[in-house]
Amino acid sequence: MTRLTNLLGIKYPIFQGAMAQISRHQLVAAVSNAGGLGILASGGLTAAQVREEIRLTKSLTDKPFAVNLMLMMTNVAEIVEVLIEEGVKIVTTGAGTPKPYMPRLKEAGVIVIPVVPSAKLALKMQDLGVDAIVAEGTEAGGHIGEVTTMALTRQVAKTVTIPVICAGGIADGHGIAAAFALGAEGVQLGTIFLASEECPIAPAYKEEVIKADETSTVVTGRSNRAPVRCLKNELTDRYLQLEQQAISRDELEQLTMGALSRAVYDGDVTTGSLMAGQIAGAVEAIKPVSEIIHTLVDQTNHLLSSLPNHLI
Ligand code: TUI
Repeated sequence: MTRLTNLLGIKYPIFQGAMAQISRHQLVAAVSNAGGLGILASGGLTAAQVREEIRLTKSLTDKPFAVNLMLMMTNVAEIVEVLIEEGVKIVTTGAGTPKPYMPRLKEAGVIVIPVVPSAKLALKMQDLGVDAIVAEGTEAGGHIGEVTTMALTRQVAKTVTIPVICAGGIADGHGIAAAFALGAEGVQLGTIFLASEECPIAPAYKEEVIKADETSTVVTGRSNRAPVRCLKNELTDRYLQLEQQAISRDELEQLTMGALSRAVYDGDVTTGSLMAGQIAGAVEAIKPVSEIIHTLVDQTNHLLSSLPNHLI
């Protein structure tokens, strides 16, 4: 038992990263039932849909789970009220500061864990009174920062005293052991769960993750300071071309409108937005969530006990 597993009441310090429109009740409950922390993504959902997802998750698991607040959404305040009404105990946040919602969440006894892309923001969040921090490196899929997981995790762990969870570029026990060596007390993985049986995305999206190698992702949106990592396809090629031409933000938004839904629901791997991390190249097969989690735990334990215990 570590202070993180103790705080959250989970067996393994393994979080399933919230993936917008993807991390729904089926995936979340499967991760929590296997001893990790399943995290519902509220990004792109109405408050009523979030309530429904929370209720469905509760019908499938009696284990702890979390809800992620995507802070760029306009309905965050409404979703916060739903979380509190439904008795959600753990919240992660992304893409902004949870500051405006801290008094309300803390008054309700909610554990708050922001995702940050820098040590500076990690310290700012600790000063706000959050309970732990996810340090997410630029290797991750979706909306990202600029610092690599290796450099970020170490510096966040040196900067804050609350538990650090390392994210970005992890899909096996080797990555988990590395995260712990850097000072993390937990890990958050997203891409590997895209290739799980319980992940409710179109089969064609899963196949693209399986087919990917370590060079298959690209970052779009750097020109308008909204970098997003996705698997390369016609959409990312076109987007990057337009970015070179200093096209307006509106025109770029036109191109990505509905692109995530096209990938997730329609399996449109050509013009859909296939968010995934650089570690997609190491994901080789679609497996049940329980097998993924138990393999991660066994591999990490084996590695940690067989690593050389001296440099020379
Ligand atoms: O949030 C994420 N990853 C995401 S959100 C998302 S939904 C989306 N869909 C379409 C286009 C764009 C997004 C997909 N992936 N990761 C966590 C994360 N948070 N990464 C970076 C940050 C972050 C950035 C700025 C956290 C805090 C922050 O600023 C805080 C402040 O004080 O302003």
